[in-house]
Amino acid sequence: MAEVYIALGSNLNNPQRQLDCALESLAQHSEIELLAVSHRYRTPPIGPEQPDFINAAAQLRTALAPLALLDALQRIEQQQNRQRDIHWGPRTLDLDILLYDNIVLDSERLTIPHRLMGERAFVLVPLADLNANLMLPSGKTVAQLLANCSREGIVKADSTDQ
Ligand code: A4P
Ligand code: MG
Repeated sequence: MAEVYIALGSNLNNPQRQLDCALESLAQHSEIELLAVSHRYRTPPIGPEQPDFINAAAQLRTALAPLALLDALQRIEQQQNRQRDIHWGPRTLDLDILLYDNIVLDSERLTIPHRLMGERAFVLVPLADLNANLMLPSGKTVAQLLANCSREGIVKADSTDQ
């Protein structure tokens, strides 16, 4: 069984509901155990002009190998992307594998740890809710990485706060 951390993000078609729906699918997946979910945050978009995101992180336990887990996550993205009405628009749901045990992997379909996680506050802030002392394969902890990031514009936005 592997311990895995994933990032969830959405900025289209009721992002809070997109996250509810994704977490429900993860919880119901027969080969995934959903162990913990972070707070949700409203975060300014990194990249092209687009709406703010709702971001969160989750801790999973699974016997799925990394690529099989990616398949499972992409199937959940697909289910929710089907409701997407804007072609080429911002995404309804992004599920990224951040960490998978302590493995380091760099293949065409999958890079673990996630390439940019060490410098993105919208990933590190929710991850720190789950475990700020979590150590990446690089030897740095989430808290250490977060100390070098700007949290500007990131505000807690749990669905019950709305
Ligand atoms: N892939 C490689 N490694 C991984 C991994 N560890 N987890 C590959 C998941 N997928 C991984 O991803 C493209 C391909 O990356 C996948 O087919 C998989 O084989 P995608 O989600 O289909 O496309 P994308 O969104 O263009 O790529 P990516 O890398 O997820 O985009 P980013 O860079 O994460 O950008 N601003 C805020 N505030 N919050 C956000 O959540 N997200 C993005 C998305 C931009 N700005 C944002 C946010
Ligand atoms: Mg992605």
